[in-house]
Amino acid sequence: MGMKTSTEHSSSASKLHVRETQCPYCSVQCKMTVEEVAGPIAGERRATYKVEGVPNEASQGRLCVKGMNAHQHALSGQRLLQPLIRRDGELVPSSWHEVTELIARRFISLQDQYGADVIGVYGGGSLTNETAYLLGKFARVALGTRYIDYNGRFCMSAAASAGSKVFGMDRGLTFRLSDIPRAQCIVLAGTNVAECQPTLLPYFNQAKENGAYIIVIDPRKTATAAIADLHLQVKPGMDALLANIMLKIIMEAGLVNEHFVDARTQGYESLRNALSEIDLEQSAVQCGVDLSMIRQAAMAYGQAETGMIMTARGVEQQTDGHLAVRHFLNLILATGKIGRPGCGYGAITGQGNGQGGREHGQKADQLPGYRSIENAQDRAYVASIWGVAPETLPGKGVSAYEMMERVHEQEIRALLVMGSNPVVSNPNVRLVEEGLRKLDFLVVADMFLSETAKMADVVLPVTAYLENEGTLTNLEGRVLLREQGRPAPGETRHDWDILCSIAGGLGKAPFFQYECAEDIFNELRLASRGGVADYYGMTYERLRREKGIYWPCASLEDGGEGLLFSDRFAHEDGRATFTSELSVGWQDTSREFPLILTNGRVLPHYLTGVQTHRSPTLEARELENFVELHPATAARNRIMDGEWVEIQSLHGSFTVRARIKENIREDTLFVPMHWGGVQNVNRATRPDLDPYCRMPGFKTAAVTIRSMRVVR
Ligand SMILES: Nc1nc2c(c(=O)[nH]1)N[C@H]1C(S)=C(S)[C@@H](COP(=O)(O)OP(=O)(O)OC[C@H]3O[C@@H](n4cnc5c(=O)[nH]c(N)nc54)[C@H](O)[C@@H]3O)O[C@H]1N2
Ligand SMILES: Nc1nc2c(c(=O)[nH]1)N[C@H]1C(S)=C(S)[C@@H](COP(=O)(O)OP(=O)(O)OC[C@H]3O[C@@H](n4cnc5c(=O)[nH]c(N)nc54)[C@H](O)[C@@H]3O)O[C@H]1N2
Ligand code: SF4
Ligand SMILES: [Mo]
Repeated sequence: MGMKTSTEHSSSASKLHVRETQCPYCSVQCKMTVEEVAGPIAGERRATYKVEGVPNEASQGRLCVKGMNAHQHALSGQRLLQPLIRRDGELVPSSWHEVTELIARRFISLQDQYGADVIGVYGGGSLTNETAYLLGKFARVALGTRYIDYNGRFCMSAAASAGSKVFGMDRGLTFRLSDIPRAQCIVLAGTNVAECQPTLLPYFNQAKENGAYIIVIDPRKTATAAIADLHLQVKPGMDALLANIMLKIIMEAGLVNEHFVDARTQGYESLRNALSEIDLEQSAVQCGVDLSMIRQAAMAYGQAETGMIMTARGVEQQTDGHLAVRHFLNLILATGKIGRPGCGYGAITGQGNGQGGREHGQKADQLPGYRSIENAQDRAYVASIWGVAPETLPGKGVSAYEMMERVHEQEIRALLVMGSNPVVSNPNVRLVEEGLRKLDFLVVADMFLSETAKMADVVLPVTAYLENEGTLTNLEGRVLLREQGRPAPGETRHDWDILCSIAGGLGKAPFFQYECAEDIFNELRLASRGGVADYYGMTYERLRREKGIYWPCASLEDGGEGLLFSDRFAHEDGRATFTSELSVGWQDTSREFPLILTNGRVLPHYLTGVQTHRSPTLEARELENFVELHPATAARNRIMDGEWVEIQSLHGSFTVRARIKENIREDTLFVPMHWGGVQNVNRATRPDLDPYCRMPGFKTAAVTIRSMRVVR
């Protein structure tokens, strides 16, 4: 083989060949191979790689542009390869020995001075199940703090809490992806599958070929709306009311499935009474959609033999997100469209391990297996697995953004961030940034120097998806094993290994004895046993052989359940629950702030962009942030296409380039969330949270827009 050319990451002597890995980005978790096909040629630093999809049940061998190029960030020269420590204001290289010792010393002295809860732990939905589980155990056993939460609060909390309340169980999809082509009517509300889970699109196209009627509810004509038979261009924040109008029309048309309602649900009567208050004409005006179109949607869904409703962050990231989802679930229950092929509800999960990340204890009030930290039996069970006394486990903490408020109030004085970039992704980031500056001690574990890592006292370099073995649970609730594809580069370490070292420094080594990720998984199996999200029956060996297993999976013989709720729901009495508490939606624009700012995603970038901005191919597709606005709105505000504009709310402002497009409502602006700094949309989002699940109202803020040309 030719001359040995040395590069940062590869040499011709040891070409990278990853036989199977999983995309580090979205919840589909497409499987793929990554192979170095040509070493770096003279004068060039980089090798050439070939990435191919590997067929599995969910992706069927497809990949989107993000998966195709994910190796670019993992192999990037910008990876952190050494621990960093702040000296005289600068982050400088250090050793694992020094940083681990420093973290333990600082944590212990702060806890001695202020008590156990002075330390907060902030996790993420990209972490493997093993790390997510261990992070929960680390907070409760090594630190004894009640303050732990994670970025899934911003992602899954509305749908998860609604599913738990209504069905007694939260699993993203109640059906198998392969059931989608069997649905005769599909409602996609606030979900842009075409850009956010692109490899799922063929399932919907197949349904369409089979004659399905597809309804998209979105303030914008998205790439997903392009496949719709009917597009309801709803006013942001009004989905709850829209769902209620649909249900009232279905009731009046006699399309309620009385048999299903009697046999399988409770609470229908009071819902019917509550809906009698709704005036259809007036409500449709509030939603900004023609009543005739809503009627068309209601009749199509109501009359179809089979049908599915799916929601994502458009419906859920609202201060009434929990109720908005429950109103869509009311529609499903009233028409009996769940528990049989071609039917059901889907919360389209976001992050790679958005599903598993919420099941094993990163959430403020949860213990592994979806157990509750406030339930005495659950506490006793998990304490017995961990070998500690139940009374030593702390109580429940607060949600992610509320943790930032505690940081700001200096009730939390040290923070460990693992797998998130909160200074970009929280709402109202001005408060978050101020808070993080006040911290006595900030530790960030990341692959890159993210905006949050730049503020840290200690930065811990971690392994990337190609290097870190573990399980992730995809949007269907299917657990997949991601094997290690290459050795850890430089001095990087696995997240779980870092937690074990810090726990050792805190004198808790006996509770954190693991040789490998599989050891942690085997403990997780026991800790989740008998819980709602039961993983007991899964082993690495089974996951390898069967290529993925659905939870719940209670025994080694259990094949896992793809289609949920065929004959009973997960509540003790087996019935699902309607809600009759109606939400009136969000209507807070004013003369000063007349426009509605909503936000979301574009195809090539991922979340705060820490990874995708470091992939040249992805970055080249969108180099900077922008605002999508309607030509009429642009004309009214004297804004020209391509110029820089400032968008301002009560909470702050940011600047982006204007992109004038017909596809959006006149009263709405859309800005992607993938940029930090002055282009960060979260400088203008508001701090208000949903009272049920503490989801921020990301998707609606009252704003004003102005051209940067105008001289003040
Ligand atoms: N390319 C890409 N894919 C991703 C991600 C990414 O960052 N980039 N992130 C992953 C993650 S973590 C998540 S959570 C998912 C998110 O997946 P989605 O929820 O599908 O993504 P968003 O773009 O946030 O929002 C979806 C749609 O909601 C619409 N919307 C805004 N306000 C409202 C409203 O009030 N009502 C309704 N009905 N719709 C509204 C927006 O116009 C947008 O088209 O995507 C995952 N996949
Ligand atoms: N305005 C607005 N804001 C939003 C949203 C929105 O729609 N609009 N969406 C919200 C949603 S749904 C989400 S999910 C959040 C996400 O927002 P964040 O939680 O900030 O997510 P990321 O940008 O993915 O940040 C993850 C960080 O962890 C690092 N990382 C990746 N994998 C690993 C790993 O295995 N271990 C460790 N230690 N680090 C890792 C990455 O390099 C990156 O720096 O943003 C929320 N914020
Ligand atoms: S981003 Fe999602 S759809 Fe695209 S390759 Fe990765 S897992 Fe698959
Ligand atoms: Mo998310």
